[in-house]
Amino acid sequence: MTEFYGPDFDALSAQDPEIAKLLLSELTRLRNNLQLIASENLTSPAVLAAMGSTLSNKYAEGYPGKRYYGGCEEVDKVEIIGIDRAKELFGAEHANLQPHSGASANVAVYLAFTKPGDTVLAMSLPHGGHLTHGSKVNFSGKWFNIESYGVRSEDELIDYDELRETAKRVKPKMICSGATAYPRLIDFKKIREICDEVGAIMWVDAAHFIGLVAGKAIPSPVPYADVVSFTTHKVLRGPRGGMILSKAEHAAAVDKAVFPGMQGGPVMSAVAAKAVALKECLQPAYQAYAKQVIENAKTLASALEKEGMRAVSGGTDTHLALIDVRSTGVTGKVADDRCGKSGITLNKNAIPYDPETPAVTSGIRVGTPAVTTQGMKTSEMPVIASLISRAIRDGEDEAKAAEIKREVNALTSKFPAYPR
Ligand code: DSN
Repeated sequence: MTEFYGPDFDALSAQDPEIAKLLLSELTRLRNNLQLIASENLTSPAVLAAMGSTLSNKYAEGYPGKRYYGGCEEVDKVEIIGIDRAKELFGAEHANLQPHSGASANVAVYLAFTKPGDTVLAMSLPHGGHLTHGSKVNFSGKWFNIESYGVRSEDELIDYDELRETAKRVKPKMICSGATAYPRLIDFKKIREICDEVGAIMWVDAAHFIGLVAGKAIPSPVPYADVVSFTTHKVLRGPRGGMILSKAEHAAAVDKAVFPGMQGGPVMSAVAAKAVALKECLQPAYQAYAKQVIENAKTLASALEKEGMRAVSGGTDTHLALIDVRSTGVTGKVADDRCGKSGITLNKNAIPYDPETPAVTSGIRVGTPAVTTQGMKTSEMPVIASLISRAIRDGEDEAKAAEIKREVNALTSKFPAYPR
């Protein structure tokens, strides 16, 4: 019976060699390249096993004890364990593990707390926000009146005075904090005060940094926020998916918004995998990991500055750094392409007040969750910074890109992803 839960790769290879071959190629890509995308990580074999389990078969619309289908006895237990672990880990009054993704979780937040046409104040996308925080091409920008705040040009930090003034002027129903490319800590106490001043719901989209909160490496938004949404697959190192925490008074609204408001059946294998990841986060080793992620990111940002590239806001307090590559004479897009050819996976990213378009950009975003999972420490970060710098400056030359790739492989082979 238990063999069902191991990776039955032989059976997959026999049945579908085309896909099996691609799964192996992807594993090779993960093992050979440097994974520096700030929103990615290498989740554990235990989490992968739960993801690939027979719980994927089960329809379980509703919540434990209140389902619309029979046969939910076992998945009920799984979901209750996951909810309890989330509440314990984050000190939260309520947890919902069912959102399929971070964007789904955010749809549920809008549904629980606002009506179409309401005003929502959120960080602007060019300054590090997210599509679901009001982009014109997203449901949020189409259905809500989105007002934005950003960072100051002088120091590239959130301008809380501007945020307060804008909040007083536009009187938002909800204020969203959280970003995809803001390297600094957010002052949640201050944002709570602003929300109270204007009577707004405080929503924190903690997708990027919740794993650092779980590891007690940075302050938590949970004591301050009405609602906290996030993905489970970034620093948190869980399965691809979403989650919502809230105050008890909002529990019913949040649960109704997720189901039946926005989703049908939850993916119970993903709920089980979230529970497994939450148990991992409760271990002391995870706290050490989260602190190391930040140390590595700080060291990487400063090493990239020594290589002649400016770190936006002068550095980082978190798992990511935003790097202005204009000193190298290339755009973010070119830097991203050249790094890719050299075996370094990262992404181009707009920097605040970027003169380039979002498809080109002047920056790159680098993150340390995956390389830290592989066991790299601060001593490896200057090596990575030098490889990035050489890739950006010399990577147009194929021979040089190939040499950098060989050096990347030499480094990653010492810290293999999913060691055999
Ligand atoms: N796509 C994610 C990121 O890379 O930051 C945000 O959802």
